[in-house]
Amino acid sequence: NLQLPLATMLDLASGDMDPYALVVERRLSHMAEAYHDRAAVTAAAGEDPVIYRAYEADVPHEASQLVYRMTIIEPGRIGDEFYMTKGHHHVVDSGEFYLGTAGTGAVVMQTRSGEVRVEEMPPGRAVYVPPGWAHRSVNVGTEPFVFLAVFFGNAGHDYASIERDGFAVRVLADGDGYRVG
Ligand code: S6P
Ligand code: ZN
Repeated sequence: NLQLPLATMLDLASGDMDPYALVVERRLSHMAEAYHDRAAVTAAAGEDPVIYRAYEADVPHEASQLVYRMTIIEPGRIGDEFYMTKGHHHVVDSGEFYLGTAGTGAVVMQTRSGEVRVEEMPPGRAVYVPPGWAHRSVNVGTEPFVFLAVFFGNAGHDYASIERDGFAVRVLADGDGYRVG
C-alpha cells in the first residue's frame, strides 16, 4: 500500500497553508525563560502574546519522509530581544532546509561545542542547517517573518538542551536594526 502523493498550497507571503495542520503555537508563557530581560517578560506576561505559529502538511513523521512546515514569527520584542522560536536540536542529527519567504529574519545556529553562525533569511534566501547544528529563528523586522522548513520525518525535536543552556548569542535591537550580542 503505497502512500498517495500530496499537494499543498503555500502562501509564501502570509505563511498560510492549505490543507494544513497547526502544529505549533507558542506564546510568551511557553518560553518565558528564553528571554533575558526578566522585567520585560513580567511586563508582557499579562497579555501573553502569541510569538509564533507553524503549519505543517500531512506527512508522517517517519524515516524516509520529508516533512514541510511554514513558520510565522510575529514582529515584536521582549525588552531589546526580538521575538524568536524556542530553538532545538534534532534528536536524530540530520540536515534541514530553510527558505525565507516574507519579512526580515535570521536563523541562529549553534553546535554542541558552542560554535555559532547567524544567517539572514530574506525572501528567496535558502539556508542549509547541517546535521549537529541547533537552530533558532528570529524576526528582526516590523512585519511577520515567514519561512519554509523541510526536515526528515524521523528527525525528532530536542528542546530540553536549549531550554537548559540557551544559545550563546542573543539577537538584540540596535537602532533600526539588530546586533548579535
Ligand atoms: C522544524 C523546523 C521549524 C521549527 C519552527 C518552530 O525542524 O526547525 O519548522 O519547528 O520554526 O520552532 P521550534 O524551535 O519551536 O520548533
Ligand atoms: Zn529543526
